[in-house]
Amino acid sequence: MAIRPILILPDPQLRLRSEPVREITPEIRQLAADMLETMYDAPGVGLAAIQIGVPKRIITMDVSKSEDERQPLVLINPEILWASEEKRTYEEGCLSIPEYYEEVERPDRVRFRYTDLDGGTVERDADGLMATCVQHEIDHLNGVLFIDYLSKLKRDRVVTKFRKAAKREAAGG
Ligand code: K1U
Ligand code: ZN
Repeated sequence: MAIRPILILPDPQLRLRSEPVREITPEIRQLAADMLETMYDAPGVGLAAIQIGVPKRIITMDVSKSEDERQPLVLINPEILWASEEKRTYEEGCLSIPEYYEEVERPDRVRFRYTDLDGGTVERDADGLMATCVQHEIDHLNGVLFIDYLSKLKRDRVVTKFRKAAKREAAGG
């Protein structure tokens, strides 16, 4: 397993639409293991493969409360089947936009389907943090970031801040 570097805004790869996984190969299993290790190390409750530069439709999640009782999930080709009319607001963060948090409104409950690492099809209902997280991660697979739900003013401010930081970094500090 390996911890892989996480892409940071405004890396253009974060805007790519990821491709479906056709077959669960040893490389896909290795990628999933690396994603879980990278997510736990960050630490985060979710990670999409594109955040480590791999444009495949894979996400990892663990919304368990205790570090002692990890509940890792690997979701391949996930899709939302149903979303509630009721909305919920949650203060979201993103490992690709470090130390920036804003409230985002999304459907309160969702039903989603995915393929697991054994090739089985799984359908689940989620509410709370899991519902928020799976929507945030599926957005990543479509090149959508949580800042896209904010006002243009807020989004432009955060993009400008990270663009300047990237320029400073490229110039050597
Ligand atoms: O996709 C990502 O960038 C991961 C992101 C997922 C997420 C967080 C909050 C709401 C929706 C989606 C994160 O994990 S940010 C870090 C974070 O929220 C967290 C970190 C440690 C413990 C608990 C939460
Ligand atoms: Zn994110």
